[in-house]
Amino acid sequence: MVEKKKKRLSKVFDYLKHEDPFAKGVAFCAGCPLELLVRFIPQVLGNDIVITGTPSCSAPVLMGQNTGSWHKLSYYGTLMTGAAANATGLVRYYNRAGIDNTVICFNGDGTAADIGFGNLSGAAERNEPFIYICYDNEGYMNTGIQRSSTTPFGARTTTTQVGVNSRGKNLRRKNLAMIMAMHKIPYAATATMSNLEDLAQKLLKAKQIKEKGFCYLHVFCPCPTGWGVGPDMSIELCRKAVKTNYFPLWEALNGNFSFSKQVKKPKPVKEYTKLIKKFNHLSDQELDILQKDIDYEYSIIKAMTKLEKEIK
Ligand SMILES: Cc1ncc(C[n+]2csc(CCOP(=O)(O)OP(=O)(O)O)c2C)c(N)n1
Ligand code: SF4
Ligand SMILES: [Mg+2]
Repeated sequence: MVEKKKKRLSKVFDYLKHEDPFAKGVAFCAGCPLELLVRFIPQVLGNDIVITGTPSCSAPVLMGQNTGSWHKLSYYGTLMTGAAANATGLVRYYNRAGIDNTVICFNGDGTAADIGFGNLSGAAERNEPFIYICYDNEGYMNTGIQRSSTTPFGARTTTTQVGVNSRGKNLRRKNLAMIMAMHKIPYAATATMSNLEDLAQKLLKAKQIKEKGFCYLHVFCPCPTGWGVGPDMSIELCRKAVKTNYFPLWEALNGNFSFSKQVKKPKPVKEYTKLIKKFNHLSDQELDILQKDIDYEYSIIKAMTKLEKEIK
């Protein structure tokens, strides 16, 4: 068992070919998987990446604090309303200047799905050659855990409270990854930190494919502080999200959909929700609504993977 685990880990380490450009300690909450994500990306892709992003939980670490920097990469901070437009300008400048690098527009779900969605969609339609990564912690975490359009049905946030008049969010989540794939971009994919080899492969694919145009990665990224779980739970939640089909891993390469990992016998979603405080008020009936939404989203992806075979 231990040997098997070691072997699995060594495969992940094979992808870490570059220096970790971050300081040994950074300013995320304890156990926040964002730290693993931001350290992982440059170690896989190389340090010749330029990151641009918006106010969020990632910004203090990526932008630096006071006069200090937490890393050695180039980073441009931008407004939530114009992240993808900003990245477009950067890429065009680097192309004009003959500088060969990879621009990554790195944002939370609040920017990607809501406040900066218009220009994200515009950049995808124009097929701008950069990588857009949305890390999805299902809410506006940095400003106090408000709900976003990717917050799932039933979840407790500070703007969808649980009390006499409210039972958490009463709307279903937006499937942003699918919406982006429907822009017919060269590459769209989902990923998470329990499946690091898969994440590394998708990052490398995006780096290669972005020469042809827009690449979108949607990374499921639990927030221990905002969701009410211990700092040791993040990766377990990623794993459970995949095993229950709450967050299926798939990719769409030139419009051809495939599962990166198809779960043979998916567990009911309550195996995942029972671990998280933001769901602990849900009745069986409410869990059923959430389960139906998960099944609905999954059936769409499944149908898309079948379509791919028909096209071939
Ligand atoms: C146009 C605009 N509206 C609101 C804010 C305030 N604001 C700063 S960070 C933040 C939360 C962003 O949420 P998300 O993008 O999901 O990132 P997270 O904090 O979850 O990492 C908000 C609303 C802002 N900076 N700009
Ligand atoms: S609030 Fe959540 S997403 Fe933000 S740093 Fe803390 S754990 Fe991470
Ligand atoms: Mg967020």
